[in-house]
Amino acid sequence: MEHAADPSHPRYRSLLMRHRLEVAAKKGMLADSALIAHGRGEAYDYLLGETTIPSADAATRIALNALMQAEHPVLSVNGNVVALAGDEILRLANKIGCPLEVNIFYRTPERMEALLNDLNERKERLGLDVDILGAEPDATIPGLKGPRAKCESKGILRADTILVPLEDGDRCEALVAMGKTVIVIDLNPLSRSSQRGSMTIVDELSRCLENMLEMPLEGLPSVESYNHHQTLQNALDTIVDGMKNKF
Ligand code: PTJ
Repeated sequence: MEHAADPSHPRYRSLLMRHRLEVAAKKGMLADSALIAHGRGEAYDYLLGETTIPSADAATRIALNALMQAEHPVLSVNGNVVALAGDEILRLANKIGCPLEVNIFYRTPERMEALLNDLNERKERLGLDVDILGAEPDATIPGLKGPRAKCESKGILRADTILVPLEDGDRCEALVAMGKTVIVIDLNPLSRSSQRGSMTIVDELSRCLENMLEMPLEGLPSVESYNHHQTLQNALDTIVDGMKNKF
């Protein structure tokens, strides 16, 4: 069993995600601020009702279509993503037929090694044929300073469409400035990433990835049907409406 809590516990999923972060922290995979970022996400998830709201479901379907139609799609992963949904992001890369690239904000050689090892172990256990990039950066993302700008030319640099879950606003903005379609997954519709991305899915990461994995590839809505401002406004409206007449 992955976690000692009973799956029938009303907070089981939340406890499981926290447990995954604790395990990843012990393996040296996480940034020091990873738990702060997670706590912020949890707060927004409460406000959204801990469910995939209709506008997020629509954005997820459009984003999946954008990834499928892209010439060079890439899934960018950081410490929190690998910890919370390492298996799911690998399975999504397999479904799309694209590489994963480890690209972290707080980049150290030790963290990069821990994350790449974890992903490679998962890939072997799942028996998937997915390229895991990030170990040999030979390019930089223009507009970002320091080690966090490092990336691979056959991955993030040449990507035309890139999924960046739980990302920081600067990287998101820099990738958009490179002309890429940047798909953000972020529970906070007010975050800079949510605002700056080309498409934003306001949903919990692991829930969103599970949805993407279940979605059939036929009949997905067109990329042109995406409305960024409406998607973010719908998420905010859900939060505000959910608070009215609560007690
Ligand atoms: O591994 P690194 O070095 O790349 O660092 C990763 C973190 C997440 C620590 C770093 O990118 C960071 O500090 O991120 P922020 O600026 O705190 O932004 C994270 C965003 O993700 C926030 O807007 C949170 O609301 C949101 N978030 C947190 N957990 C989840 C989430 N969104 C979706 N699903 C979650 N589980």
